[in-house]
Amino acid sequence: FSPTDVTVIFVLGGPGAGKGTQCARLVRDYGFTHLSAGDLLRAEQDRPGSQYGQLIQDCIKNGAIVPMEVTVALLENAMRDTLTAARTRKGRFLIDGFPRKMDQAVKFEEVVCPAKMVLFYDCPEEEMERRLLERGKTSGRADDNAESIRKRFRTFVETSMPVVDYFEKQGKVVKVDSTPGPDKVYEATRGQLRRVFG
Ligand code: UP5
Ligand code: MG
Repeated sequence: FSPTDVTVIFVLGGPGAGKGTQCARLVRDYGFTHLSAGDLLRAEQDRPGSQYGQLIQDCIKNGAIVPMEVTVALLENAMRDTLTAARTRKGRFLIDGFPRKMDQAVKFEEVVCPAKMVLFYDCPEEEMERRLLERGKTSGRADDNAESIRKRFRTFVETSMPVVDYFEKQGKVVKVDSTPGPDKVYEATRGQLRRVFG
């Protein structure tokens, strides 16, 4: 597909900031296609015959970033599959939880396309931790436990925030406080999208 035919919004924020929750609402109201890098990695981990299963499992449990080649390829394939299935060349994508390391950001913009904007959900760690521990009671996610959460926070601060700063310098970041409940956060999100897209 051609970079001029696709619109990409990166949706970033710490672990448990509410990226997935807000993306689901944006899909419902704006017809975006939602691609969560974490979901794609978990699906690849469980795919029989995947040569990356063990690697992905280890990274996720330790809150470490999977080597970018794997994630960029999964995203590119998912975008291509979406367009093929819809028999179209044009698409609007919310890319959730990616890029979270500088090398991924540079690679994606080089081989796929630059993002139109970056939605950044900002939430204090105590609130994110409370949400993740609560979800961990039923989620079955291997990284929703106190030890993994601590490692995820560390990776976010050290490795992923520099990516947000990089896009900030390009004037692409729209920041939304995601501390309040989901309805309030969504209201703020819609306000920001109206500002950018009119
Ligand atoms: N909740 C949501 N919004 C709320 C609100 N406003 N008020 C109160 N509660 C709210 O929400 C989390 C929980 O909070 C839910 O129970 C929700 O109901 C509640 P969710 O919307 O799921 O938040 P989200 O930000 O999507 O949290 P998630 O846990 O998915 O974030 P992560 O960024 O940690 O997880 P992700 O799946 O993106 O990545 C997992 C791992 O994959 C990474 O740690 C890494 O190891 C690997 N990875 C890579 O290696 N490379 C990548 O590019 C991407 C991931
Ligand atoms: Mg998520």
